[in-house]
Amino acid sequence: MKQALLLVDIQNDFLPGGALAVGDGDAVVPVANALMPLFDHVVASQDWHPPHHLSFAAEHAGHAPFEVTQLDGHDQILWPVHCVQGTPGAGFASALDVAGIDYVVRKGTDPRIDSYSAFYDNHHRQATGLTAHLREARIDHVVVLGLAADVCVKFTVLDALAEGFGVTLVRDGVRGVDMQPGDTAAALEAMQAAGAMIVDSASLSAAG
Ligand code: VGL
Ligand code: ZN
Repeated sequence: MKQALLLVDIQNDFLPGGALAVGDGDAVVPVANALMPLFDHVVASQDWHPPHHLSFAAEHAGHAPFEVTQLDGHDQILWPVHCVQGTPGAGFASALDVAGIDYVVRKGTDPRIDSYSAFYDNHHRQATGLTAHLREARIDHVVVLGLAADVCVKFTVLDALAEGFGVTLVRDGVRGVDMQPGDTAAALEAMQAAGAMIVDSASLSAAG
């Protein structure tokens, strides 16, 4: 079994003070930094939107962030402008040990389609290349942490399982948006029900 560590969207805009801040989101950074040295292969995803991405509420007259609208016949949550390509908000958290990252996968680059998962866009039309990369590296198990637990982490984990990878979710390495109270708890349950193992980071360090 060859494992990779997969860091989901640990970007400034998802940290306190960012455009789409996740409560306590900066708490995942030390967990990521502590785990990176334990893995031969570390992958990080970046939400990487063009400036007028249609997931932004600002592109929809009369709509505010966190409302839901229809986009190409699908429900779309409208978000504050976030993770615009090349801006500081799209950069990795400044405290993240980026020297430990071996491969970066960017998603959400199509202006019309959102992409919560690091594997596919939300309509499963376009692969990001992450599956091909992991298979090329002979990786069959991913250990996942990052932001946000109930959005991009959840869809990344579900896609990883569907692609045939084993998945371990690091419970203390994730924080959620909780647009509705309980969303994060429900996401953890959904990931576990789909086959993810849920552990604390301490147990990974102890196991070496
Ligand atoms: C995310 C909402 C919009 C995330 C990305 O990384 O969880 N959430 N774009
Ligand atoms: Zn986004």
